[in-house]
Amino acid sequence: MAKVITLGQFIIQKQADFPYAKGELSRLLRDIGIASKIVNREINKAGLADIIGDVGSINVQGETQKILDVYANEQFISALSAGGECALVVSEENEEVIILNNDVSKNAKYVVAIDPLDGSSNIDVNVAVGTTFSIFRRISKEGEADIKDILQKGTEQVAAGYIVYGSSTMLVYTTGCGVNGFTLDPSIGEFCLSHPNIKIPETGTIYSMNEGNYVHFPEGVKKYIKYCQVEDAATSRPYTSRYIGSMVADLHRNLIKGGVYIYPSTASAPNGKLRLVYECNPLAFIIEQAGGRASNGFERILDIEVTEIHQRESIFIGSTEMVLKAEEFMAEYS
Ligand code: AHM
Ligand code: MG
Repeated sequence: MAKVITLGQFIIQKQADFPYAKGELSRLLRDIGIASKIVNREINKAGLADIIGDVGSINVQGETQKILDVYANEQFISALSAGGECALVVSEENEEVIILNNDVSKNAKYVVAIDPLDGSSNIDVNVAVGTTFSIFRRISKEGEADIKDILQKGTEQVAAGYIVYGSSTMLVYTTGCGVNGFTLDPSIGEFCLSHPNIKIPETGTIYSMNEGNYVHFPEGVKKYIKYCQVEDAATSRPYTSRYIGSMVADLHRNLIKGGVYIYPSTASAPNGKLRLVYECNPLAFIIEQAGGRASNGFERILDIEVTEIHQRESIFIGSTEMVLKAEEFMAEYS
């Protein structure tokens, strides 16, 4: 029988590769893993218990908060606070940064940005949702952390990952040495290594975007969509269109099968919809570590200056050849 490696064991093994590491990052990843299992348990009850639907409040993005958005946010923040390895959290659900200033957290080395429940509008209809997280070493040396600690470019991330709550639940993360995926085995309550050293195919046949917004897309994206739809045996076109509407799930599929995901600017959202700090950056880090590419159509996502915690950015992400092709159309027509 094949040996099972749990997320906890894997993290400890990896830490041994860095003899001077003190285990703080390992513990932080463990805390995120624990919170995600609690969130997963609640998501699995959606429909049974009284946990689907809206809270009745609007978050900082002007979006209606779901009961599970609020629940997931509380779980991740309390796990990070109790774990003591994180000094500050930025969350999609909170307008301001959350400074963790209890005795153990205030001198912690790391700061974390999360989208606790991405794609939550899909919850009510039993479609996959996700969590994204991005971890930085703080810049300030001691005492309470502040906003500058999290306003760092994506290139400075020390770790990032996502959890996809799909037909099975998976946690995928990188610390900058490749990408590994773990599937939650519900019978033992552990994430187990199922996808070691994930590499995204150089190219693919899937394009993912909300084509309902076609009329509002930049000319380069419109032309790229038409390119995807033209018949050409040499490049296996026409490509297949797949759009779940949960970025993590769309991205996870494209990571495994090859493909491109695009959320461009539109007339009403000149910088696109997705948030740089806790959606684009962690996913860009993962995809680059898997051998793919992520840009805003012109510039590498990880190089973009971060000035606001809820800053939005357009994103073109996935298999390198497909992203490069879309960028060619952007350069020519947009
Ligand atoms: P959310 O963070 O409020 O859930 O919004 C992000 C989600 C992404 O997961 C998804 O890809 C996108 O919004 C879908 O947006 P649209 O409905 O405009 O296509
Ligand atoms: Mg989101």
